[in-house]
Amino acid sequence: MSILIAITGRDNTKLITKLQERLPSTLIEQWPDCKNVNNVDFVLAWKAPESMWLQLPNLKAVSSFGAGIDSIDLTLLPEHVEVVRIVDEQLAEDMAEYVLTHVLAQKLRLKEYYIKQTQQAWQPKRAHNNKHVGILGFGELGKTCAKKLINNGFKVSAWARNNKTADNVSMFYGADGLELMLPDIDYLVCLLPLTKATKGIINYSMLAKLPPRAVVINAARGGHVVEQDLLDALNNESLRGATLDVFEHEPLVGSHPYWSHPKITLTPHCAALSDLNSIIEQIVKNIEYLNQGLALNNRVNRMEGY
Ligand code: NDP
Ligand code: OXD
Repeated sequence: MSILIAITGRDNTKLITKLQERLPSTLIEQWPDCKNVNNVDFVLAWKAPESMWLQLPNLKAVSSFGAGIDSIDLTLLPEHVEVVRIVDEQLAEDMAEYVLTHVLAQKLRLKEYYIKQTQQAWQPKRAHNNKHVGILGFGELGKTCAKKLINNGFKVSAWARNNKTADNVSMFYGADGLELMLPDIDYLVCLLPLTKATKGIINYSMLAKLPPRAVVINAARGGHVVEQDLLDALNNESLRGATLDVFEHEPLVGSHPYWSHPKITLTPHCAALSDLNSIIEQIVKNIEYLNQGLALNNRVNRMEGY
C-alpha cells in the first residue's frame, strides 16, 4: 500500500516529514510524483486535481485535509471508496471563539468605529441591544458555537437537516423551520457544509426573510452566499452588516467589492485552522483501521455530501 498526498496551494514538507515519522514503513508520495498509482489505497486530499481521481485503480479511502469535504468531487470516486474528514475539538473551540468575537464586534459597532477612526470622527453610539443568534448547521462546529454564545448571554436558535433537541437552543429543521426561524434573528451564522442542497442558500429569498437589523456571519464556505444578493441587501439597507471568512474564489481578488465595503468585515479563511499534529494523529489512526479492515473514524455520508 502507499499513501498519496494531494493537497494543493500549500507547502506539504512538514506534513510529509511528520507523517513519515509516524509511519516509517509506509510509502508516502506527493501528487503528481507517484511512482506506482496501482499501489495507492489512501489519499489525503485538499483541492486535488480532478484528473488524479481517475488514475488510482486501487483506491480504498480518501481523507479530507480539513473538516469540509466539498473540495473532493465525490462523483469521481467509485462507490466503495470511503471518505473521511477531520473532526477536532480544538478546531470547534476556535470556530466558537471566532463566531462569538464577530457577533460581539457587530453588536458593539466596531467596524463603524474603525471607519470613524480614519476620519478622526468622535461619534459615540450605544451598542446594539440585539441578542438572538441563528446558526445554520448544528454539527460539530454549530453545537460548540451555540454553547459558547449561550454562556455569553446570547439567545440561540439553530437549523439542521434532521429534527433534534438541544439544551437551551430552539431547534428548527427543514424548509418550513427555516422560514419560522429567520424573521426573529439578529445574527445569522452559517456553519453548514457546502452540498448541492446548501449551495447559494444565503440568497435574495433568505435575506428578505431576515429583519433589516440582522447581520450575516459566514464562516462555512463562500459558495453558500450569492454574492450580488448579499451586496444588494447591504446596499439597500435590508441587512445591517456581514462578516465573511470564506469566499467563492480564494484568495479574494483585489478588485472584489467586498474589500472596501463599509458594512463588510472580512477575514482570510482563518476562522478555525486545523492543527497539523491533530490531523496527523487522525490520519494515522484511519490508516491503521484501513489496514486492519476496521470501520474508519469520521466517515461522511457520500449520498448527503457531508
Ligand atoms: P457537520 O457535518 O458536523 O455538521 C453539519 C451540519 O449542517 C449538521 O447539523 C447538518 O444537519 C447540517 N446540514 C447539512 N445539510 C443541511 C441542509 N440541507 N439543511 C439544513 N441543515 C443541513 O459539519 P461541521 O460542523 O464539522 O462543519 C461545517 C462546515 O464548516 C464544514 O463543512 C466546512 O465547510 C466549514 N469549516 C470552515 C472553517 C473555516 O475556517 N472557515 C473551518 C472548518 C470547517 P444534521 O445534523 O441534521 O445532519
Ligand atoms: C476546513 C477549513 O474545512 O479549514 O477545515 O475550511
